[in-house]
Amino acid sequence: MAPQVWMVGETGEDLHGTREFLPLTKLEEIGVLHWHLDPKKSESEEELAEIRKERGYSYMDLIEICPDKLENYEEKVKNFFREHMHADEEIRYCLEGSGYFDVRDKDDKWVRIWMKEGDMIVLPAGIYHRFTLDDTNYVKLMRLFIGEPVWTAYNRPQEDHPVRQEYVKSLNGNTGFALAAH
Ligand code: KMT
Repeated sequence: MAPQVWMVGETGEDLHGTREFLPLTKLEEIGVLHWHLDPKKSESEEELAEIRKERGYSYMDLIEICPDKLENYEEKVKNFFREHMHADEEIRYCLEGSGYFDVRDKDDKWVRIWMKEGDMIVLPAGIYHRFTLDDTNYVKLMRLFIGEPVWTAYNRPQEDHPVRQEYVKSLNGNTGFALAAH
């Protein structure tokens, strides 16, 4: 199953009290890549190995987000939900549990990506996004990175950031990012 995607409001609320699921082209048009892998195979997953090799994701670690497992939980989840961008891709593979990644679409509206076991996404550098847990209150994510990881979050606004400018430029000329993912 691919992740479910729908629009939400500024506080993450469903619009008009309902979830109207959108085609995954909604993600593709803003440069978000997605795959669905077999979470039982975890790190030995062949497709994962291929993606890592192809995209140069040499670094890997695991993060569990829930009050007992994450140090400074309250502060971290607050920061995760604050709209921000990174100077590099954000690559996340959901191994257990679930959670919401929200990304801004071309009209600056929030698109919610419901990540569940087996879902993997790549958020392009410079995209505004945020993360929050869902009602299950638990997620175990694999984080991948090219080389030494940098987790620096730049809170919005970042319109002068060269990586943001590059991303916006890519959106304007974009008729669909080249997609290796499915
Ligand atoms: C981030 O930038 O790391 C996030 O948005 C949090 C989700 S993954 C730990």
